[in-house]
Amino acid sequence: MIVGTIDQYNHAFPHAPLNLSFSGDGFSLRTQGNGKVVRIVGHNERGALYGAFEYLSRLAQGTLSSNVDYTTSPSAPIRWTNEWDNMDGSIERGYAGNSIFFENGAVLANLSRVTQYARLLASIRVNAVVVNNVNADPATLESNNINGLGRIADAFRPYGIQLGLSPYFASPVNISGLPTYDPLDSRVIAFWQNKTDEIYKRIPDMAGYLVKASSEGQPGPLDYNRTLAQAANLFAKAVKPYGGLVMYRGFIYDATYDKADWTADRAKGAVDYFNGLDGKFDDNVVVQIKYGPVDFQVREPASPLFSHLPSTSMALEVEVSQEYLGQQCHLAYLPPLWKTVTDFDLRINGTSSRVRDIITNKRFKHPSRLGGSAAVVNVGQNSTWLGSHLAMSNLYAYGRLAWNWESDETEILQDWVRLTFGRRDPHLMNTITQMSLASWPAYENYTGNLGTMTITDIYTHFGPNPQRRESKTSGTWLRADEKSIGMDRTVWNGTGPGTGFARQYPDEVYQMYEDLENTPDNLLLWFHHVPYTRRLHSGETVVQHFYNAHYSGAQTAADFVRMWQSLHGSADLDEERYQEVLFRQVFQAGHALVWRDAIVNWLHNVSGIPDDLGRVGHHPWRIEAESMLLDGYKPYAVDPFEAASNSTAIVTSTNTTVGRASVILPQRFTSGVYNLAVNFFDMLGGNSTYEVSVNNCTVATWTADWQDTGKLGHAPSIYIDAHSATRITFPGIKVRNGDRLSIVGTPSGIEPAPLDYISLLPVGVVD
Ligand code: GCV
Repeated sequence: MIVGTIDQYNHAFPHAPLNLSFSGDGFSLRTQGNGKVVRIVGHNERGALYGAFEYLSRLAQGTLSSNVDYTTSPSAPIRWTNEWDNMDGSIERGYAGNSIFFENGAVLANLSRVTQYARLLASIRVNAVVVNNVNADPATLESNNINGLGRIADAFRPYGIQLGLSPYFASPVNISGLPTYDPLDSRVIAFWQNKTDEIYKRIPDMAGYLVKASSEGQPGPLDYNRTLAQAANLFAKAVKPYGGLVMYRGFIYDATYDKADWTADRAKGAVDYFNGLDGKFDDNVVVQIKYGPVDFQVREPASPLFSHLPSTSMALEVEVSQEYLGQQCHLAYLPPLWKTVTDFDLRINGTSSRVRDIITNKRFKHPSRLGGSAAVVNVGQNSTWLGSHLAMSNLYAYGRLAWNWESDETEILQDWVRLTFGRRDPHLMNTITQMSLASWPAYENYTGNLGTMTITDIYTHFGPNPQRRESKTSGTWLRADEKSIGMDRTVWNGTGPGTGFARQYPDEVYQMYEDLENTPDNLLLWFHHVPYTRRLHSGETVVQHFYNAHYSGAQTAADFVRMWQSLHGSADLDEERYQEVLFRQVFQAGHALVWRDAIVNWLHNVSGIPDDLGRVGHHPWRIEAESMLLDGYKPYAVDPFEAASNSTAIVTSTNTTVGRASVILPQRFTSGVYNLAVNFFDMLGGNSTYEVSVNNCTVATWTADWQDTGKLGHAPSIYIDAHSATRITFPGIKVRNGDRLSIVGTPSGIEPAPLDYISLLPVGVVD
């Protein structure tokens, strides 16, 4: 076995030098003699390492039985991850425990997880990690932290990973006490040069800076009427002598919009702010652009900014952390979503201009040859890295796609399954493949149809809350009134002007989106404000599509449980992972119902249009808690109303009173075996306990501690709302007609043992 760089190889074998056509971090892998002779040659050291990982991967997957001989090179040099870790150890939009980098304002003493992470990332060919939050803390770059950052870089280095940093734009004021952070002020320029010199002294291979400025309340150049390019170039000049890069984020929009103004539109922000700046960035600046114009939503059109910077290097930003996509408590395999953008053809100047060709510099051929992608990952101390075993397919796939955005998402997934679980059980392979490929469409079905984006709360980003999306200043309105829904983003819709966002696309794309008839159904409400009764290309009306999609999506989430259960005992699945995934799938199935009911009830309420199939509001197997005989419990009107079945929950009358709710089972519950489901609210700040009994015989008990103990890492809620709404199920409960069913709730902390309803479901019924 030979492993080395091409230079090392040719030095060692001067009589038979290799002439391989590869570039960047590329490598060549050749095996001969049925795998007995192995030659791994990298274009550089990183390439040699990647080749070694590729060899191990193929060995593990059993795909080296015959001889192989191939060379591969990355489609782009930038294959970074971004971690939004704070110095106190918390992680913004992280759902897997605390930071592996920081704690209590400093770098962790023990960086063994960092070494493991570097190894993991190298195996998927990621080459740099920005370790601190883009909402940066000035303390990160203070002198007393530089050595700590250097230790992280030391842990990364053997794996070919470079460290990147997010600077706080106003640091000249915060760190040095200067009266200004104006990017053109000579004292500010000197500050950043000195700071950068100090960092490079300890970390000579620092990858560069990732800059969020004048965005979401962050200080930035606009505070001094300077341009984004002037800000980017400030940092670019400082890192240039060291070969560093500046990733300048395109995520910029006004903080407040006026809902009364139908031309106001957050989606237009990036293109407006970058207007006139193409060609004004230094050649080591790369503009890093989120896939959609808003913010990592369940579906968005490709960001039009990709078509506005032909003379500037660009990179795509995706999010592995499932911020708006179920926060790793819902399964969502994301490459099919990312590909709706990377495969999208922007038709710039009427020629093929796929986003993947723009970010890999094939389309514009920028002389700096920069470009690529960054993924916000936000791994934590949880032993699974992301809090969920299955969520890791997204990180694996990101690495594979960043190398080559044309790779097939199903093949990537199946490689991941073989590497993660094994290759003995074809049923396991088929099941995880089916679940993963069905997961994003299902999530879209129950959270954000027809281009509305995820109809979630605008802060927590987890459970449904259409009202918050409609709030005055959110800028991401649904604009749902009693007759119609959708953002009119056209220039002129026939009766009046829209926001004009569609005009930010090159002509052919603009014409498609401007025209109601030509807009694809899945982005209809992104671009147009239409009556609920409008017929889609699919033949359904808008409102009926919502109803159908929500029922279908929730059914798929329920099917995932059954599919996962069919893997119990598989030769490729240990009990621990089986149980941990099962727990999350059961949670997802329950929360998908919370989503389904919330959105269909809300829509029914605003539109007044009934579901053709009579499902909305019809729950024959449910018993509302507030309709039971209450002792120590009282009804509670939930806000938003759609977060609870029938808008009402029950809570204990004080935070120390034990509550009891009971009911004699009505006639419709004939004697038999049912699945018992209880919908309750698991709030942060208390671990209430519950006990269900049938005729005084206990059939189920549990503690609502999933938030407080971090069993589910999603953004917590201290309220009775759609984030805390949770379902627990107990299969095989025997009841006889006329039995008394009781539930006793013991409050804890701020949590008054809240209950929404119970369902006794005949086997196979999802509701
Ligand atoms: C780091 C969204 C997220 C913020 C994030 C921001 C960004 O708004 O909700 O948490 O801030 O995007 O990407 O900068």
